[in-house]
Amino acid sequence: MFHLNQNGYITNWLVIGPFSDTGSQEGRWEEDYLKAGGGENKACPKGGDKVGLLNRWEPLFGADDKVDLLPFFKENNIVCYLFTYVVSPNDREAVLAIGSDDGAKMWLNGSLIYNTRIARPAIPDQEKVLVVLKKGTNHLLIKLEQYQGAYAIYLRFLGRQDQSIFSDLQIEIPILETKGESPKEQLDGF
Ligand SMILES: [Ca+2]
Repeated sequence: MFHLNQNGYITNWLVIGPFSDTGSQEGRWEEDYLKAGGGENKACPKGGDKVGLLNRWEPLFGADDKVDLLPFFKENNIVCYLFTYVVSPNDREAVLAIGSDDGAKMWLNGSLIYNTRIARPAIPDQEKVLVVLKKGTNHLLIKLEQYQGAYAIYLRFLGRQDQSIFSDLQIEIPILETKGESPKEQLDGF
């Protein structure tokens, strides 16, 4: 289990990508690249899980408020996915505060809660969405698009009224256990 950072940001994620256009009519924004693993609205990955032949969920443990994807994905015109398990001690309303470069789709517990395709720099709390966190484990999936340049996201939950930071939420990043391979060896190169 991990805590949110001192400013309330989620800095621990599972990441998979990059995915680029496959020639489908919908393009990368509409394409469900996770369908081999059950689909975007049913994602519940562990670190090391494979989706298709080439892609694998990898942990990303960031140190800053901003989660910078550029060290991992240099390509232009792609999407990647970020996933985290948010553990709440009770049912509560919360404001999901988003800063994203570039646009993003987000699913909370399988429901699409945010869908904004846009080219922009990421600024903390640049958009806010009212959501409901349930008691126990909540699934948060983000599909983050990259046109070019910087590639990053800020994500935190705030109180509905006073913009307070929740200190009692926790983050869980399960890692697939494999025989004969240590997690470190598995995750080398990321
Ligand atoms: Ca960008």
